[in-house]
Amino acid sequence: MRAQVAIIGAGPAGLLLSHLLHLEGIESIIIESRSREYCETRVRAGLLEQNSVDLLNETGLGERMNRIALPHDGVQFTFDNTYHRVNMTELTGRRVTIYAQQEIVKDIIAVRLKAGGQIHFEADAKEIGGLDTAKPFVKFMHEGSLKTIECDYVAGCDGFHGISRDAMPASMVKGFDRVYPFGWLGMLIAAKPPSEELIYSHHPEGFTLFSMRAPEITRSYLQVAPDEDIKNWSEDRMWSEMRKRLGKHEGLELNEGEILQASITPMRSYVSEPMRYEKLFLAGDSAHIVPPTGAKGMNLAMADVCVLARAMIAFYKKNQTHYLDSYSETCLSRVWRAEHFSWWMTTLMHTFHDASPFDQRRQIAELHTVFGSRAGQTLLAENYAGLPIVNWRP
Ligand code: RFL
Ligand code: PHB
Repeated sequence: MRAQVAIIGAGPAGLLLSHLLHLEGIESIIIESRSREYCETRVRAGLLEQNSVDLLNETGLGERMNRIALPHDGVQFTFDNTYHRVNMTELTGRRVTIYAQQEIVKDIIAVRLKAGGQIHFEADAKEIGGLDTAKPFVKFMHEGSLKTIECDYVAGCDGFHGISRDAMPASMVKGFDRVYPFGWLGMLIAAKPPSEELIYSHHPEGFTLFSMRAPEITRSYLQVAPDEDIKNWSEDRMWSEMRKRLGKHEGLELNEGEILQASITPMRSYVSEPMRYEKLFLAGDSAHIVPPTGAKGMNLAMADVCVLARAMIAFYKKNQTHYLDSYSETCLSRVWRAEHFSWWMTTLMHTFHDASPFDQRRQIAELHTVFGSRAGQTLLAENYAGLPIVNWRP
């Protein structure tokens, strides 16, 4: 097999890259270790920044999103028995949109396949090589045999547990890491959420978030111990924790319903520098992850891919290499700002059970400082609604 670009991973990063390249006549082959059904039903992110929504619309991917997504002008917070609403649209002129990651994945897979794009599912990348030669390759297992794609470039869009990051020589890569002393128990619930907007609640016993997937489907998260076993969480315990941590606030009502799905995710921040080695480019979670409190992971993956598509299009269409050369630096400056915001939202909203009494009071004061001030709310809203992304057309 031969392609201009071999893409490993059919998550939001790999799929969107393949679509943007195709719009400019550059052909790629995607290999994905999981089945199509698995990719299209995996419950993960839900919140899109304004720029991500604009990008999907501008590139012909917005049809279903515009029918079923839920745009939000504001976001709500509770802590210290107080309630605050940040009016994002008024403060920044932008909004966020709830549209599930697996719906975006479904939309792009459909559009790529309709255009004759090649996506090989259940094709597990095993080896990436030739990166410092004119003939890079990816070897993968598919239907019981080892196959090879020869290409000009490899896009490592295979998530945090993929093989791409490790294909870079260890001596040239530095990883920056932070592990948090908690995880999230995520639940999908057949009930109307407590509010039409997201609610982030700080509580002495732990953080909780109420999001949604549809007007009658709640997506909520509870802060739990990082090594918590889901078996310790009966439905009764989930409800009583959600009720306690949300607290009593006028207009916010916890509606019970069937818990359709529940699972625990640990929380971590990680950045790999650089994001490029010779002909290999990392994009999305393969290069960096954030704790989900700032809702940045998928949006960052899409922003990386705009930078990468621009670089590849400038190379193939204009014979320019400067965007390829500046890829890592361009991505990392935005990545680190999102890392900071995600760390800040996480430390601001969660309960650190080993915090000293001084730090506990300091955290409550910080919450009042941020939400009691228009400047504080604006800082939060600007980052939450999302930083600018580059134009993917050079
Ligand atoms: P993905 O989605 O992990 O896709 C990588 C793909 O690569 C495949 N793969 C391989 N394929 C072939 N060969 C191999 N050897 C392979 N190894 C792996 C995998 O099967 C997979 O299909 O990475 P990508 O595309 O970079 O996208 C990143 C996002 O998925 C991630 O950042 C978000 O889900 C993070 N996230 C959120 N992001 C947001 O922007 N907004 C949110 O509201 C938000 N909420 C969340 C989240 C992540 C969460 N969890 C579960 C970690 C909420 C949660 C709970
Ligand atoms: C979600 O809807 O899954 C979601 C929303 C906001 C976050 C994290 C997750 O900060």
